Amino acid sequence: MSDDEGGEEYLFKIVIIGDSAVGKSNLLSRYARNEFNPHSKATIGVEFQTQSMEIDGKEVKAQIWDTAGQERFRAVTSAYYRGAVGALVVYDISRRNTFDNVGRWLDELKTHSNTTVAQMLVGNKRDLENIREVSIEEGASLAEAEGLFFMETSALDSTNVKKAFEMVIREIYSNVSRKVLNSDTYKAELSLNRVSLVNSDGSKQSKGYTSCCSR
Ligand SMILES: Nc1nc2c(ncn2[C@@H]2O[C@H](COP(=O)(O)OP(=O)(O)O)[C@@H](O)[C@H]2O)c(=O)[nH]1
Ligand SMILES: [Mg+2]
Repeated sequence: MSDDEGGEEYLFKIVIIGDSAVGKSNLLSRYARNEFNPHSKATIGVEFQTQSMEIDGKEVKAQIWDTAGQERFRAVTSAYYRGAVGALVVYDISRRNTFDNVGRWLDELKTHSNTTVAQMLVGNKRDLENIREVSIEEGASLAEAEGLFFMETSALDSTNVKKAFEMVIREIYSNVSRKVLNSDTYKAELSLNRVSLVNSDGSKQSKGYTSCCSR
């Protein structure tokens, strides 16, 4: 490895989906800026926030996309999903209808993605125990049936927020490293996005981003 290669960098696109007012924007602001907004209106203008973590001594950046409120009109565009390699599918444990709609969101995600997407089902507002309408067991069993990770979170009191995002990021990393090593088609796909590839002997082809985020 030459001296100027400080290590590979990875950039992963993650989308947050789910019904309106389940807490998507607050999950992101809690994770990215440790902020919570009790009066948040529909997100305006913000496309994504980037957050870094280290895995295996490598800097891994997650570009996390938040809807701008289009979900209220069932109008989340395919551009929103394009290139996503991770997704948090969020419902509100105090509103059963948001849980009932999870299947729709999963279908939409499937329709718009052409690669493996690391997915986590997130039951948010876990602090609202006294008005809970969806049990932990129901969440867990839906996740199991659909093959998703599962976590209950609270953007309000921070419970499991970092954990949820980081688990998805780690899963993406593991998906990508396995594929980069094993699959030629995925290699080709990634190289179109100017990726740093790992050869089958473990050496690197080029330095750059593992970009999963072209728009
Ligand atoms: N009690 C509680 N309220 C929350 C939580 N997360 C978000 N909220 C509130 O739920 C409302 C909708 O949140 P928002 O993040 O805008 O939802 P989005 O439409 O899915 O982006 C706001 O009033 C938030 O303050 C949470 O974990 N607990
Ligand atoms: Mg929002």
